[in-house]
Amino acid sequence: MKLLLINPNSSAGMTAGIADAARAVAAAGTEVIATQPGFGPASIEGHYDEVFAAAGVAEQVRQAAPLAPDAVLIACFGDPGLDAAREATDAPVLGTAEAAFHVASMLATGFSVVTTMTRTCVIAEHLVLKYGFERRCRGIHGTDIPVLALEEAGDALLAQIEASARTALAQDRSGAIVLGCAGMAGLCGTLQQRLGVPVIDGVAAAVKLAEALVGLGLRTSKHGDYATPLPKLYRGWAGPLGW
Ligand code: 2AL
Repeated sequence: MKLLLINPNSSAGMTAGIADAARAVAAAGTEVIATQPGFGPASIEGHYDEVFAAAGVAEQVRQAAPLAPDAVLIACFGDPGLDAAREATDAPVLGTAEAAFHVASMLATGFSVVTTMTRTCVIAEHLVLKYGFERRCRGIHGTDIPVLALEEAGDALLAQIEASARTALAQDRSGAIVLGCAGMAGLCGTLQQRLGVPVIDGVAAAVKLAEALVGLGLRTSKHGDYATPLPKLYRGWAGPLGW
């Protein structure tokens, strides 16, 4: 199967790191095609960034249509543009946070999220409510690590994330940790080993869930609000993105 992995931020270096993590868990028959928008923020750390990132996801789904991907993965913890992408294709579209919340909920009665900048915690909080996981998510913890600092994550950053996860497990009475940034994907194995609890990277979770959905022959519903967008004029720089 062909899996289109969209890093919604415009940093190609980060795309490469996330793609490596995705390929590490992908089945032998899964081809991961990784891309990022041609415009927008280098990292997504707030609501303003997210607006442009969501448009970038829509742009990438449109551009990749000739490749006919079997599934699409939005590799950012804010899941920017997830609903829009589901309108734009009938392939299954997986969000990083959504996939992580589902998987964590099957491994523990309660989980905690450890994320990047504290200001992004509210974005994760909104997703917890939107997806209906407020009875399973017991806490969201910011580390104030900038997203792009994760590209060179050394021992000090790893120790900081580990310390935040230990605090979360104790304070929240959680049984699992969800990593709140796609850029943390490469740290998942080490953190799980050190913490001794399930640590869920939403990118890896989304890859395996995408393979499952494709294997089951399931597609995104076109009945109702995920129907193809209505054709209309888009003005200005968004002109080519109009349906
Ligand atoms: C993210 C992420 O996964 N990618 C990005 O640019 N920002 N998430 C986050 N919580 O900062």
